[in-house]
Amino acid sequence: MTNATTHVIDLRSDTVTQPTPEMRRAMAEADLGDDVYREDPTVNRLEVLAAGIMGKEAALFVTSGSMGNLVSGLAWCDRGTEAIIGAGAHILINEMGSLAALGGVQMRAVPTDVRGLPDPAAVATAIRPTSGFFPRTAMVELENTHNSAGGTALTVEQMRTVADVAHERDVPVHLDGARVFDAAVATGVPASEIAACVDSLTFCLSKGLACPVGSVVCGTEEFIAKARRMRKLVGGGMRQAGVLAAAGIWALEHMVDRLAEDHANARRLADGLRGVPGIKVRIGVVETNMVYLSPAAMSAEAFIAGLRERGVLCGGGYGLVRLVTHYGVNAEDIDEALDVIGAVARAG
Ligand code: TLP
Repeated sequence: MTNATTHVIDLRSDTVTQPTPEMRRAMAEADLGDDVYREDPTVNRLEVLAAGIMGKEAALFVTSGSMGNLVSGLAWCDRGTEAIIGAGAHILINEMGSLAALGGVQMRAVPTDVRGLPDPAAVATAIRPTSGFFPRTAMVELENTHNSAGGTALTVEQMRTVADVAHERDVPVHLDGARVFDAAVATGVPASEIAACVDSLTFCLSKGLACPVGSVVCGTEEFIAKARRMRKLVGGGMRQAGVLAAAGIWALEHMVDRLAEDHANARRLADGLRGVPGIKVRIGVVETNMVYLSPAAMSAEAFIAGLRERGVLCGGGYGLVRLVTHYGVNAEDIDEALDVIGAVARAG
């Protein structure tokens, strides 16, 4: 940052969102109890609400998306089994290999299309026949929206092409739906329709929905009972967690529809970037709240550092730059960011 008074536009992630004033009020006023005893009325209310929205029997409040995916994986997969996951999935790249490290589960990557949908034929081939040699295939995983593919929103039909292959062979499907509401808004279906394709899902409250902490796992009563045990196993049992769950309830009731604004701002950003020389918008089709780009004349690291100096924060890795829109940035901020990006690109 050039100085402390610079207006910072933070496009690193939608995880940087701050709770709204109403959300803070709901948190302060929440009725509380000990959730490990299942006595926190606000957590119980969030879990009933989330299960209802997703059309599932039950739900479980967890600390993070990573924990949601981990306890789901632990609930489906015994040690020595195998999980089939699209190459590029968050669970494979960005979650510390937790399912392998803590669950003894072999994570097997299969190719995907450019939008992050695993190839159904590759999934069919990867599902192991019963044998005295092979690990049992215990889970297939999908991700929607797909982060590393560009925040792409897979349609219900596309998800079904993979889920059907798994279900034909009695393999359950877990969805990493960290941003499933973005997918729902972008594809114009209720989140429950997306959830209906899969046996379990995790969704995050702490991303575009602007909660400070929290994710929710949804599935059958039986699955959630198992996931609850796994949550305790990994130290994720929480006590007066209603303080956090209250934010989640408020977010589910007020923050979902406005995700369309984030998508419009991402499109505004991508459209503006197309006119900037020296910038290649890597993902031409910006479907939700993410824009990936690569600078032509300098490294992504130098580009990110140049933006940071001028008060625009963005994420990066693997030679790419990622910009994410969210509740904390508006169209004016996007235009300001475009000016800064243009200046940094020209300077390079
Ligand atoms: N993603 C974060 C980083 O880890 C990359 C981000 O800024 O996008 N699934 C998906 C698809 C995610 O994008 C993330 C977070 C998670 C799971 C994990 O959620 P948390 O951070 O709550 O553990």
